[in-house]
Amino acid sequence: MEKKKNLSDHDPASVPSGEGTTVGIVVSEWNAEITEALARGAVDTLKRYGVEEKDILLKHVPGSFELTMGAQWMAEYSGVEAVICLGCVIQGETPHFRYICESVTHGITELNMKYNIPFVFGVLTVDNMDQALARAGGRHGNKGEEAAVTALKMIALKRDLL
Ligand code: DLZ
Repeated sequence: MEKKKNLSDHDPASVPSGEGTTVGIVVSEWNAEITEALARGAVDTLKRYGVEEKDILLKHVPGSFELTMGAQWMAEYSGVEAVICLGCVIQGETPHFRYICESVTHGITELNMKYNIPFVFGVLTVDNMDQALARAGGRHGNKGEEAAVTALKMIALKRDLL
């Protein structure tokens, strides 16, 4: 298996088909310039691999702190087979950065344990806007695309094991 640093450079042949799959995407409104680019990357990637537009459920939450709740509601109230969580937390001069990052990381981890579907961590935790732009379609790829590939791989793994 090839060594990976950046799933945006993935081999398309290694990505399972998304035909007949339903996927949820929860997007934080904070740093919308970045999170909307991540969302576009995720949606385009899901469609490229066969997920139909009608089977992509995309909803917004106010900030990354709310991603956990939004993702849980998606799992509870919709029939999606995976939930992609997209946000961008930028280091500021307040302790908010650490608290929000810890909260959303633990929250999404717990959702993975609690529900029988994958919740994909697509939250950028960066020092500044340049680092965010580099990961939202810049030189480090688009982490929304990578989150979509991860969701398809996890859905396929579960189907394979069932
Ligand atoms: C409050 C806050 C701050 C300071 N920074 C960010 C950020 O960089 N990225 C982000 O997604 N959200 C931020 N928020 C908002 C919190 O996530 C949350 O929406 C509010 O604290 C309300 O619960």
